[in-house]
Amino acid sequence: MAEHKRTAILSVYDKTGLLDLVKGLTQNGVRLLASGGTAKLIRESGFNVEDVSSITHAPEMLGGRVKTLHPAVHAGILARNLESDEKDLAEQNIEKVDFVVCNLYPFKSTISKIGVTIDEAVEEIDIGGVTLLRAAAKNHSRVTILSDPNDYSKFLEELKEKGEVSSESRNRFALKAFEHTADYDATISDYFRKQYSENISQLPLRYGANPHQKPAQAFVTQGDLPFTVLSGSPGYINLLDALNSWPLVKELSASLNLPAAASFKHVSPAGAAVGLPLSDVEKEIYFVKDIENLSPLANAYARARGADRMSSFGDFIALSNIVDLPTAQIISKEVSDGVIAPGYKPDALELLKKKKGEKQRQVYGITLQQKRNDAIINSSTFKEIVSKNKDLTEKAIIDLTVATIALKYTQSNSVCYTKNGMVIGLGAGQQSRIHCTRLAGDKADNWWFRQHPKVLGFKWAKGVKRPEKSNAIDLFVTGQIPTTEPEKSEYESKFAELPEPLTKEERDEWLSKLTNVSLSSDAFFPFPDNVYRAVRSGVKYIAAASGSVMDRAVFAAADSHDIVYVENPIRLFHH
Ligand code: 93A
Repeated sequence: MAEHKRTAILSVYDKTGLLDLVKGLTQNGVRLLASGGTAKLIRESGFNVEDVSSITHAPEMLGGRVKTLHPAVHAGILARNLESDEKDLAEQNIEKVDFVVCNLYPFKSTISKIGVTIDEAVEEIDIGGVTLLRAAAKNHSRVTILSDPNDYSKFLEELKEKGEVSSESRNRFALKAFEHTADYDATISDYFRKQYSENISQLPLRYGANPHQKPAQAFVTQGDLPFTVLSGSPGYINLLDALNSWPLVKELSASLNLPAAASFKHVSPAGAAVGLPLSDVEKEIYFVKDIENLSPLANAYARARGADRMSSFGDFIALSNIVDLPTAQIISKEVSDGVIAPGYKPDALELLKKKKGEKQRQVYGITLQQKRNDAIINSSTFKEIVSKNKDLTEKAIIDLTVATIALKYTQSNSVCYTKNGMVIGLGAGQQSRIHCTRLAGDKADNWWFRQHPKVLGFKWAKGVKRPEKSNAIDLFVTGQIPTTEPEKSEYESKFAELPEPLTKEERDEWLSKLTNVSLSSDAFFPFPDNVYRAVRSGVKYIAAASGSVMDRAVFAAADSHDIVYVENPIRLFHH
């Protein structure tokens, strides 16, 4: 057999840089074989090239659907330097191929054209090119695969200098070819998912986090979407809220064996709670006095929504149980974006449908991957008590569970205060932990001041709406009663009788009655100041990870206030 002359197969849709490459290959004595259009361009430019059909002895056919799909091509690419492979080739008179240059039909740009038909898209699905890429990439221990015109010059340099292509380069080129075909296939399945599986495994979204972020969609690559849209059309942030809040309520209800609810805003809970019964005062401050037969689920949502009414305006709601009428009645009175729940009683669904006028994660194209945070939070999480006071009550365990599970689904840093099985203050997404502790503490204080007799005794003007009441109460309890016009008159117009502001003494006295609050932190406290701030909002029980150089000082601060301090073995950052 004559000595093997190195051979390249060229089949490129994008012909950028092709002629320079051909020139270099020719100068290095490489035999060139090419598919129809590629061969034509090379030949017309005055270089020697053979048609692929000269080795396949079969014409290109089916209008170009079959060009390079032939054993003469693929055995030549896939053959190893093994005696048995050499023998097979010799028997069939097939020559080894050393270099493959290929890029694919422009499926992506074709489908992005307006009005393109499925038939037109189908014709742009490359078969032979993908096979060339895959075969050459598979056999990269011997074969060089060039799939990107940007690599031609580097390749030629190496070929000229060393007379061959290094294994490092072949490895890199092979990886690129694998990425190329994977991306190509992903584009094809994405296209057909949109054509054939809308609302089954794919859900189109109006836009992403902002209206200018289009297109946007939700999809799964295996099976069907794990939820059904019963009414309306969720947005991107709604879905992020739904997918974060749903596991929160499932875990909460599984850990405590009670119905659970969460009220989400911007992918963090504004409130989360289990369905413990409500006192009369609580019914009043959560605006649910008028709802009859409050069920445990309704209690859970009343608490979740009532924790921080200002933040919960326009919330996304998650409910652990089938939605009943009283729960739907609360929701129907509030401004909310949507609900995720395992099901709906017919009367509840009917009511919610009437609500009108409401409407692998990738960042910058980089895929981040991590194992799911499947840490289980339940009573056994709170075993390691490091404080002198070891009296962790049953109620405190419920509250610490609620606080810690809420943190698991809150953007970090996060600190959560709970009482009565509900979040009463949550600080999310602050870069400094003490800022979280203060923010959450201030929210817990506001929750408590909303129960002050002066607030309960408000005489509202006629026709004041729920959000207006929430806002006026918030201004009052936070000590921000407006003093300048026109805000002052606006505020005053909400009342039939203007309430006197709380004095410093009244505030101090009322705050001193807030006791037995639980607090959880998604990571350790770096300084004792967090404990001192927590104490001012009635915190008696703390769960936090340890590991700070200041641990001892932090535990000592807790001891100085007779706090029960539990070391949480797991850190719970979430983004
Ligand atoms: O329709 S194909 O899937 N059938 C083939 O056998 C085949 N072989 C190469 N398309 C095929 N190709 C593709 O043709 C290459 O991936 C390349 O994009 C294009 C180059 O065609 P031409 O050389 O005729 O311009």
